[in-house]
Amino acid sequence: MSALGTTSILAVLLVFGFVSGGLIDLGQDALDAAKYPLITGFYRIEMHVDRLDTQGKSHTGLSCDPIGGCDPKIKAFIDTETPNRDFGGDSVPYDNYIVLYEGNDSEKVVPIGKTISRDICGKGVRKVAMRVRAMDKDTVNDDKIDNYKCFITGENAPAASADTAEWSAEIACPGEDRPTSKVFLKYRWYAIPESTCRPSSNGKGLFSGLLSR
Ligand SMILES: *[C@@H]1O[C@H](CO)[C@@H](O)[C@H](O)[C@H]1NC(C)=O
Ligand SMILES: [Ca+2]
Repeated sequence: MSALGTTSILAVLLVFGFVSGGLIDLGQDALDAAKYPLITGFYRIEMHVDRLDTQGKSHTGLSCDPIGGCDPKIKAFIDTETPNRDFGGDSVPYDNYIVLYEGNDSEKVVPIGKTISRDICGKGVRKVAMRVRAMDKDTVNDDKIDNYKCFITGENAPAASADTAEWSAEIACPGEDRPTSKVFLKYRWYAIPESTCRPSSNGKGLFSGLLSR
């Protein structure tokens, strides 16, 4: 095949992958389908975010600010629909995350202590992504501290009810850019009556993936 032919096929693959959320992501979805059982029914997931160790640095490894600690804004989302996709519009638009913490001149380990929840209402899931995003607020441009993503899978089946649901062990979930920065969280999930299930979506717009970073 000519070099031009190869290049155009690559270009088509790249465009296809970009629009559909990524060929790599689709490959991971297929691997998950072989590995993790499908959980179907009505469930509530609770995610408790205890603290974030920023080490006082942004994702570049440099201090958040020349003087004082980071000014973190920390938010989270339980992604039941696109666990393998990249952060941003490909998965969950950042505006849809729930803000857990906002502060100025923080310690390196930021205390959070918040729990959020999300329901699965009759859709099958194999894997759920607990997503956390931390930004350092600045006067001009906010800087990313990091994105953190850890998974719940059907290997660890949900409890039969809230009464019997136990919390997972604490998970030290590493930053994508700087794995030594970690958010400490735990989760539990359990069956709920269909009548109390609150359906929701990631809120991903039709074209939001096109603008993701
Ligand atoms: C952080 O500082 C900014 C700018 O001085 C201020 O507007 C904001 O209210 C402060 N936030 C908190 C949580 O103290
Ligand atoms: Ca700052």
